[in-house]
Amino acid sequence: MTQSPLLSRRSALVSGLSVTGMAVTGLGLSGCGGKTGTRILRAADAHPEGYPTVEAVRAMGKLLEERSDGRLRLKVFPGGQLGNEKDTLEITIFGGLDINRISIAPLSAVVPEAIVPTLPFLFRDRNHMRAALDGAPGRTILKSFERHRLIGLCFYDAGARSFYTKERLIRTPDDLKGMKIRVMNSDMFVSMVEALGGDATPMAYAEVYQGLMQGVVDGAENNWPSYHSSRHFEVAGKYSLTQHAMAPEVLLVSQRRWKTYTPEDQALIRQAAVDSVPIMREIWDARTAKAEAEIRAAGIEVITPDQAAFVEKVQPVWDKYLTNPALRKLAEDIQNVRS
Ligand code: GTR
Repeated sequence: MTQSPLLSRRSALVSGLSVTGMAVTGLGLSGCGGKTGTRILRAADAHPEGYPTVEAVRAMGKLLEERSDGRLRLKVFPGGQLGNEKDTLEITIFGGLDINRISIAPLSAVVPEAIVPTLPFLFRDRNHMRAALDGAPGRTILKSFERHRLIGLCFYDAGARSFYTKERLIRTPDDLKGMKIRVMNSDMFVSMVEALGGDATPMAYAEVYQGLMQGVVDGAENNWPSYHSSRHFEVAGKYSLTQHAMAPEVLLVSQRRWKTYTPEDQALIRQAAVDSVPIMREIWDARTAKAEAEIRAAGIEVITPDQAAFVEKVQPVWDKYLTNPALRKLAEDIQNVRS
């Protein structure tokens, strides 16, 4: 995406907010219908229609609408219509969006605690990740957003990320040498790929397919559902299951917008988000199995490398990002969560 459409979209969103206090005009987006009227909460997602995160936010919207007798409604803008994750994060902070579903990875530029759950090989497996994020460490992380003009509603699953490449499978870190690997907009992900010997290239998700096609990058990394729905497997058909990170998704609300809701409505929004988590997990598990089956059926080469050498190489990355006792404790607390 070029800068100008985004900037104009952002100024439309933000100025719409400042002009009307609540409603956004000019984009066909409705807002507040008066004190007793309907409020439409606008939600952004980079994923397309039907993706588990989009479905989960829709499920949240349904709960919200039922529980508020139709007063609070949620309108989802999927497929990156409102910009890539780095941009929608900024828009959310400025108060131009009600709800934003993004990976926690780009948030780490704003919230130091957000780095912790992105650390490589932190979670032992899916159950450990879920238990840690549902428990005290998850609550600490969500709470930390409040110091940065954001409200964290809940986490969603994002599975385990692994490398996919065009030419060569990744059996050991040495195989990454000289390879340009697309990463999310996150310093931690850049450091991780560099520690493993690769050449990290931050790029917006929507640009990766083209980047792979044109050889701007040699590979990327993601979970089964994203590798599948983005069709990246068509252009980078070698999937090495390193499972190096389980950076979760987050559901954010702009604090500026949050303050415009009554405490009762805030409670309804929080509860609807929390109640959408088990729904999301069910959709996620089914979607992961389906994506894996379809990718394997398409003849994609899939290997499971030994993780030991990868784990060893990324140790300096932990030291680099756990820069104070509070962050180190958060990482330890996560490791100590039993599952
Ligand atoms: C996906 C995640 C997206 C986005 C994407 C990426 O797994 O759901 O929010 O962060 O990865 O690689 O940019």
